[in-house]
Amino acid sequence: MRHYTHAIARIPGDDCGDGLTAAGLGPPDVAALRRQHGTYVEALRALGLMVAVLDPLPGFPDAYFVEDAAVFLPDAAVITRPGASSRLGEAEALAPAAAKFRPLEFIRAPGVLDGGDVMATDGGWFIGLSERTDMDGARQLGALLEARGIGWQTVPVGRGLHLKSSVNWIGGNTLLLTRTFADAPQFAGYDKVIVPDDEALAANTLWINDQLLMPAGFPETLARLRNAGFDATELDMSEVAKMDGGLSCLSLRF
Ligand code: CIR
Repeated sequence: MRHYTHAIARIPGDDCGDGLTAAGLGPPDVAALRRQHGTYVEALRALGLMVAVLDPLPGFPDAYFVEDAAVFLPDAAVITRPGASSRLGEAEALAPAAAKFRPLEFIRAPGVLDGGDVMATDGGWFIGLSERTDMDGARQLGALLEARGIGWQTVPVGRGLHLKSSVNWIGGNTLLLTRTFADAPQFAGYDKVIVPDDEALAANTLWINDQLLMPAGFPETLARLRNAGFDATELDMSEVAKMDGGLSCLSLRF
């Protein structure tokens, strides 16, 4: 049974509005984005996690999306090679913080892999093949998983930035996912809660020790979750969403 005790997050820098985005939602209000980030960190703490909050990383405007720079395994932290060249240096910068908790492994060139493409469930792990994660990166992580007896599969991410932009494990045998992924053969054995097309951002809902954190403003998704027996705490992610980020991206949980 998965249980998290710790998290790592990083404060968004003054340059966070210069990060990569395809959202088309306009520039973020930097002060509001930082407030949303602070509320998020407090929500993790309220759920009992010890959160290490790192300083901003000047020159890396996307560095507060720490999820992409590492993947935590039960007994190791894998420092990734992010698929966007502007983000490559984030991984090395995260290594000292990760090393405080786990021995390090590394995704090596030329493979690329973003943590946002890695979804752990109690029944196995899924690695999205996306603009940011290639087969080489996936195989390298897969080998580390296999060495630990953890099964894994790849999932093509045709649409959306990362796998977890569209599919997230919400506990037990259940996935919360967009319609595009509902019939993916990889997810055939799972129960599913489908996010309505006009609430796609709500798919990035975060499971923490049987509690769910979801982005605010998606009432139909919340209703469907409740119908399926789940409850969720809503957090305002409006400014983070402008930078193509969501709840999972803002922390590493382990
Ligand atoms: C990027 O495009 O890389 C960032 N602006 C957003 C990263 C979001 N990360 C995630 O979903 N794991």
